[in-house]
Amino acid sequence: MRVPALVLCCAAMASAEPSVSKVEPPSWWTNSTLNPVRLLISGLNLRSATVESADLKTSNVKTNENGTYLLVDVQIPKGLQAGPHTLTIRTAEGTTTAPFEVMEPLARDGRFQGFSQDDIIYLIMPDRFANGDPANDDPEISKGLFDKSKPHYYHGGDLKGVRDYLPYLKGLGVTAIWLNPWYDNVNHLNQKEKDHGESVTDYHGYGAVDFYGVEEHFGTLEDLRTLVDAAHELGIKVIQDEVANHCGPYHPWVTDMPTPTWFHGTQEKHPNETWQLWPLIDPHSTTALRRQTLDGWFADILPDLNQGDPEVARYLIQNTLWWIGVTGLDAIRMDTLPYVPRTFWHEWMTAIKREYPAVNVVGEVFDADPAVTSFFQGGAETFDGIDSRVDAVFDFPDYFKVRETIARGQPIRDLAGMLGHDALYPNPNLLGTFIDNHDVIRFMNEPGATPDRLKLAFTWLLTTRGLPTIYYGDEIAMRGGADPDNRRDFPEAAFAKVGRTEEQQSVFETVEALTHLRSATKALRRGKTVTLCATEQQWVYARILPEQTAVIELNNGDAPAAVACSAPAPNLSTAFGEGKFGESVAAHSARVSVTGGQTR
Ligand SMILES: [Ca+2]
Ligand SMILES: [Ca+2]
Ligand SMILES: [Ca+2]
Repeated sequence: MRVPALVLCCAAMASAEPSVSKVEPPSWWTNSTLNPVRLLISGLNLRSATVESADLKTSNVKTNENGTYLLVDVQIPKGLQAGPHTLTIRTAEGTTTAPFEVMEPLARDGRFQGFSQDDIIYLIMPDRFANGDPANDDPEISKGLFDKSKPHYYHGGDLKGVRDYLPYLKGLGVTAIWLNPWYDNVNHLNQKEKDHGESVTDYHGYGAVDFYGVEEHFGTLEDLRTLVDAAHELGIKVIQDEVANHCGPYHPWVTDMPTPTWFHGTQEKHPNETWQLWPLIDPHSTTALRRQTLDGWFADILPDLNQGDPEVARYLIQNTLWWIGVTGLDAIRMDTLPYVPRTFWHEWMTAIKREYPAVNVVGEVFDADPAVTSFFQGGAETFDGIDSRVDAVFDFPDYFKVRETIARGQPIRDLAGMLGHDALYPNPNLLGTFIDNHDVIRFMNEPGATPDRLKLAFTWLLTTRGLPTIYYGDEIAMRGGADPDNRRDFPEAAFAKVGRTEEQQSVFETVEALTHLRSATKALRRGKTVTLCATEQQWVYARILPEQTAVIELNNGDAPAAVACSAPAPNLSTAFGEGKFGESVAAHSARVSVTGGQTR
């Protein structure tokens, strides 16, 4: 009795011809280090299809049970002319085609540059910075998500707005911009994540439904390319915010997976994220404990991609190479780094370096303990024999200490003490330092914070080792509590001096002076760091090069204080003269002195 049923089923399916709705990636390059490229083709009735092309060699075709996804290797022969190509997809029931473009690589000069400690990064949430194109505020395909009175809705900021204010950033002394994700987000309200019972939008960019798309509220791929070119023209690098751990809850994969193991579990049945990082760094923990952290769905909502599935790993690696290659961008900020196996990062980093040797990556490891954060920086094998090769991680331990000490008034000696853990890191000079970001309350909302304390924090940020990042608006002392209040719109008037309040201008001038001092003073960027003395509320440290020395005296106390260094570094008395230190520094204030060397 079962045989006729089977025949009926297949006869019904057989009537449908194959069709294609999407090709990922839609394009690739001649002379790429990754060849063949593996395409993920979405459509209908693709089961058991074959793929052919006149000029491209195709192989290793796989389709999913539903016939909605097809994976195929496409080899781009040496010497092939760039241009549009067509893949012919055949099943027993019909034939369809898929477009695929072969491109010439972008010229390398002035692109794919990577960051270094010579850079000053500025973090921008594209929706909240500047509205350069009112026409995309409430796009036809995603109407109703724009409302400036609602903190979880789109506010109109876009890529054009960032481009319009590049000269402002240049003037501020910024040399690189990090934009929160520009991936395409869902075109309707996000009903799965609520705030006080209200649905939200994915304006922040961390809910991708298309890893190859640009969110229409922000602009187009062409707008992005124009922005990258314009930034490069001004000597500003571009850092892409990427997410490889998860996708948005409305990604089409969630209800129809390209392979049976695309995610860790399914929407119906999956592990929840434990947020525990310790099992990952603990040589005595178990695989089962680690898997809870590596495989869990964030907040039980965000679908956790399975990088252990070679098809997923390949998809993610190609996605990264595609964004770099198609825009010419310079570096990557990787979200939720610890929640992905470091074996994957090793493979991913190797693929990036092979094609773009200078492009580098700074990863988010949201933890106050340097024993945890240092574990995730590449450059050395850890107990498990893995070197992630990830260039840099953000310096969350110092961030937490800056908030406790400079904002809230606890002893600054604790901040000096935290720097004392640098030996844990393979490369402390490339740590991403910051006093604020899009996930924490603004510095100015800390109890005890004042504009003077903010200036003192900036003095630390721009004179200490590492890769300093300024969160948009901190240069004008923006306020903001917990997410989403910490993502208020940048006040347009404050882009110009004439529109700034006295307080905004005062903080702006300090930040501007410090960024320019850092850029002009090699010792502040590249010098060896030496703590000369650290009392309860005063900290004096030097940045020393053979040809130049900078000395930074921070007074975190409530009264003027004379700082007395009993053990100056050997060459300091020659550089500054005896008795230079010990002068009084005003409360919540700093003095930076530089001697020797060329400033530029
Ligand atoms: Ca807009
Ligand atoms: Ca969208
Ligand atoms: Ca994961």
